[in-house]
Amino acid sequence: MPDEKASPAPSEIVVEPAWHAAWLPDAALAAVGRRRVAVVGPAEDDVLVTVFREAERATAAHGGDVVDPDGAPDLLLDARAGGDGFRLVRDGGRVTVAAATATALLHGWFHVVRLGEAAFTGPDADERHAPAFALRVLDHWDNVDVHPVMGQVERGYAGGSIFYADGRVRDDLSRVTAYARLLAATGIDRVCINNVNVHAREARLLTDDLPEVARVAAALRPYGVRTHLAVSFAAPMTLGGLPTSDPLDDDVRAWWRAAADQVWATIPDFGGFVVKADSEGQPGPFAYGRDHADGANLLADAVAPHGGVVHWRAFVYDHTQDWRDRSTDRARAAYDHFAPLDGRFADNVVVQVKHGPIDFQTREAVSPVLAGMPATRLALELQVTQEYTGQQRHLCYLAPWWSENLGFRPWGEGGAAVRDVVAGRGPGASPAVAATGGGGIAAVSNVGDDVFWTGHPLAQANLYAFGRLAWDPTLDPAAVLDEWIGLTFAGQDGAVEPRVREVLHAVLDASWRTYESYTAPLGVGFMVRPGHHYGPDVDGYEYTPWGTYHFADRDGIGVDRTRANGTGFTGQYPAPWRDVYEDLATCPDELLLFFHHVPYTHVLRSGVTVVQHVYDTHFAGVERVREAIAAWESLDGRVPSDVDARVRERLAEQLRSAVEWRDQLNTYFFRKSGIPDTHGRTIF
Ligand code: GCW
Repeated sequence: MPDEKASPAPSEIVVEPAWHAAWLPDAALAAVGRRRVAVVGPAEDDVLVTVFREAERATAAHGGDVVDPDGAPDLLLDARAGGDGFRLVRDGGRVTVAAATATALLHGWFHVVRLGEAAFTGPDADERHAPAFALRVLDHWDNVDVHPVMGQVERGYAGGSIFYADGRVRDDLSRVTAYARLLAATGIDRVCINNVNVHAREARLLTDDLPEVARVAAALRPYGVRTHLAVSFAAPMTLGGLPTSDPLDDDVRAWWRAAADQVWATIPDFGGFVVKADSEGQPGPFAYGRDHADGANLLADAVAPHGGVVHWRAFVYDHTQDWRDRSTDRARAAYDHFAPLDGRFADNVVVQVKHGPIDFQTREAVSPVLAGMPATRLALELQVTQEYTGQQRHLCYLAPWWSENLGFRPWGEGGAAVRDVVAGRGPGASPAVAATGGGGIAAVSNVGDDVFWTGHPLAQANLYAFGRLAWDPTLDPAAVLDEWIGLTFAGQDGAVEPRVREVLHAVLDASWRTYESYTAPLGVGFMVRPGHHYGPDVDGYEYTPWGTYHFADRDGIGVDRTRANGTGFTGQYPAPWRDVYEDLATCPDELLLFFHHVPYTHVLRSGVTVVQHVYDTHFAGVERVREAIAAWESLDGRVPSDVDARVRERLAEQLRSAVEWRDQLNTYFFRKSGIPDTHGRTIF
């Protein structure tokens, strides 16, 4: 066992798993696997045992060895150092990774795996690596039961849940451990295992089924991943039989405290609760005339003695609007509800804010809430699952989009970026926010029990990239993709064929912009089929209660969110953006229809009219998809046949769907405006 004197333990029998190896095929371990590796640290630590087993697995596959620390190892992994993250020292080709905790050491191990040969052959170095965000969470919208409308995984496009089957936690959780391994290789260390829409069955995970949750936690723990639960604000009534869930009621407070005590008694390293309250029908504090700070602090108080965190979502809006009412603007809702509460949230509350003010669209402005609550720990919430971005049937590498959001500077050039705000370093950050390192980052996972984990095998890149950006939000998305390709498509010698690398970049690097080009234009959003949100339906939401309108008429389209004539949403931003967005002349093209209602003949900053832009981008988008197909087909046997077959099937559907988007959108704009395409292409 790994100890001050490490010595190899007998290998376990390795059964070929029934799922794809994703970015950790044994081939990706070639460089480390050829070396002599030593592990030292506290033998009783589960995660240290994992590091040891990882070293053993890699060396068994590639001819290296696990040796004693004094046996001249090429790679020494040492969990006895101090500080955050891990330290990597390379000295004449000998590498030492040192960390204070076994989990940080495990992250260091995977860092070396990622570097491959370069880890050993690079110049001498002494580097410190620490995550930018203390909290890096993946949220699963998994139900225990199969929901009649939403299925088992709400907005899941990769099969059923990896956690639950047959109405309970799976007996065999080996896949959950394999998932934790993939996450650890990216640096993710927290997972919320159930849907934020907490139905009756799932609510019981908090109480009756806690031993089952403990089994999931035990399956995640060896890879240093901590478990969180989404809980229902009404739990004191539905589970506890109390007459109220009023956050200021003493019995309610006592109920939550007792519930939390029980959770931590069962799972000592439990992470905390995630709450969707007063949102899309979920219960919340509004029923008692209380606000979201009252609600969040109730739970914060219950988990505080255990060092727990409450992720309280800011996704609060009126989903029973009347389309005739032009004064209500869904984009305003989160800021209107939450910004006035700044400073009232307890130190262990993280307000979790969707990146855009509406709802995970392909393009929307960055949420002004992120710039409006300096005295609150804020987390940025992203969606890895591709609800509005092609549902893992379309290629859509989202890291460039996330990177734009993380790098957005709400106070303009030279000011702090969103990634600074959620790290507790925004302007005016309160001492508590700065001291806790902010609220970090969270995202909705795209994983299910599909053999490829993510339905589309290439959608794995999104999960990988989220983890890497959560560790270092300044990474270049193309470089992250390159890492993912290098690991996932490694040949036996650990190297990737150049043509494979080239084609994967060709089909993925710009795939988000391609997707944008044939779907809803210029930031207007939605235009998807109601309910399942796949495929085009320009007026699908136009007269519904959901508050997602585009207001197209015969003359023009877009939502007037200006202070001058519209909903005033632009006023929620600090300068300079409040003015940049307000003014038609300075508003960026890609967000034009998010902020303004303009005639179809309005000339964009790019020089073409709005309607011509729609035609041009929609024709071009379909061509990009055809090019992606041709590029992929040129690989011809260079990728494993199961991956190849699945990707081809998805590409065929992407093309079919892109053509449908193009034709419906072009025809809609043509019929509304009566303006023909200047290039005379076919519009139906
Ligand atoms: O995007 C919407 C989804 C809902 C989801 C909700 C949310 C879990 O359509 O399915 O509910 O967002 O984020 O809470």
